[in-house]
Amino acid sequence: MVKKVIKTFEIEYLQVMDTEGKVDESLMPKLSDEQITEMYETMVLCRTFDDKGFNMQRQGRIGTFIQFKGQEASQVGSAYALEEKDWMVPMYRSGAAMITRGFPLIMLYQYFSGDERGMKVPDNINMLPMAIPVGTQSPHVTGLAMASKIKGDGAVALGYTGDGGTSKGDFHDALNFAGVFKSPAIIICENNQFAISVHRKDQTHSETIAQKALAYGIPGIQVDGNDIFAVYKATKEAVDRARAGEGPTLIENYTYRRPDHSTSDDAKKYRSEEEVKEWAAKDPIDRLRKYMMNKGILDDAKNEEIISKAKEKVEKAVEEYEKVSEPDPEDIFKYTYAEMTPNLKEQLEDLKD
Ligand SMILES: Cc1ncc(C[n+]2csc(CCOP(=O)(O)OP(=O)(O)O)c2C)c(N)n1
Repeated sequence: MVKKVIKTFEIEYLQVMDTEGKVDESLMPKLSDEQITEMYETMVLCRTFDDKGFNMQRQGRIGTFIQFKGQEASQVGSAYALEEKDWMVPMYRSGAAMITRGFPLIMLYQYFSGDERGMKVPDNINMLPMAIPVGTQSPHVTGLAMASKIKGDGAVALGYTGDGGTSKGDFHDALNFAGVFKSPAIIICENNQFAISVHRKDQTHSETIAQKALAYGIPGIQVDGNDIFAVYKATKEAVDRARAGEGPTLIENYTYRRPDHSTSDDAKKYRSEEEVKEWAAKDPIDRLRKYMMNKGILDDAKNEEIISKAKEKVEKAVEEYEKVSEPDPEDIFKYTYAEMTPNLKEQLEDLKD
C-alpha cells in the first residue's frame, strides 16, 4: 500500500497598485511615463464612450447597450500587452479592449444599434467580431493560436470570457486543446461576479476561476482586475511565454460589473446598492489617476485636457454614427458567414416575400 501526495498546487494572486494608487515597486512592470499616460488616456476615452452609449440608449438613440464601466483596467491593461500581429477575440462586453486596439468608436455604436456593418472588423486589425454567444470565444482563441503555431507567424491569440462563460463546455475544450498542443493562447476570464443575475458562487464550487487551469496542466493566475499594472504585468508575462513557445495561460481578472448586465436588465433586483458603491470606490481609473498625480506625470490641467479630448472624440463618433444610412435588414443574413448557407438563403427569400 502506498499513500502519498503526488502533486500540490497553489494559485497566485497579483496586485501591484492599491486603491490609493500606491505601487509595490518590486512588482511594477516595465512601462515608460508615456505608456502609462497612453493607458490612462485610453481608459478615459473608453469610460466616456461607455457613459455616452448608456445615455444614448436611454434617449432612444441606440439599441440595447452593454456597458463595461469599472472593467477598463482589465480590458485596456490586457489588450495593451499585445502586438499588432496578435489576434484578439472579444465578447460582447469587450468594448474597451477593442477600442485599445484601435477599433473605431462609431462602429461599436452602429453595432449596438443593430447595424451589422459595425462589426466588419477593419482589415488592418487582427480581431474577430464581438460574439454574443456565451463561451464561444475561448475555442476561437485556441484555434487562432494553434493556427499561428502551425503557420509559425509568431503571433499569439488572446480572448475574453466572463465567469458565466466558464460553465460552458467550450471553455474547458479550449483550455484542454490549448494545453495539449502548447498553443500560444491567453484566455482572460473577466470575473465580474455575475452572469446576469447568477452570482459567481452559484456558478462554480471552485474558490477561484484561475485554478481551473491546473486541471489542464497550464498556468492560471488571479489578478486584481481593477489594477491596470497587475493586469498588464500578468498578461505581458503570459504573452511572452506564449510567444517563446511555452504554451497557454488562463488569467482571472477579479473585478465587478458595476452597471446592469445590459440596458434590458435591472440589477437592483438581485444585489445591494452598498456592494456597487464599495466597488465604485475601487474604480480603476481613479486609482491610476492617483498614481500619476503622486508621481508628477499628471496634474489637474493635463487631466482636464485628456477628459475634454476624449469627449471630443466620442462626440465626433456620435455625430458620424447618427449620419450613417439606415442598415439594410438583409445584412442580418449576409454577415453571418463569408458565404450564405442554403437555409439562410431560404430565410432571406422569406423576408423578401
Ligand atoms: C450560449 C448562450 N447562452 C445564453 C446566453 C444569454 N446570456 C447572455 S449574457 C449571459 C451571462 C454571461 O455572463 P458572463 O459570462 O459572466 O459574462 P458577463 O456578461 O458578466 O460579462 C447569458 C446567460 C447567450 N448569450 N449565449
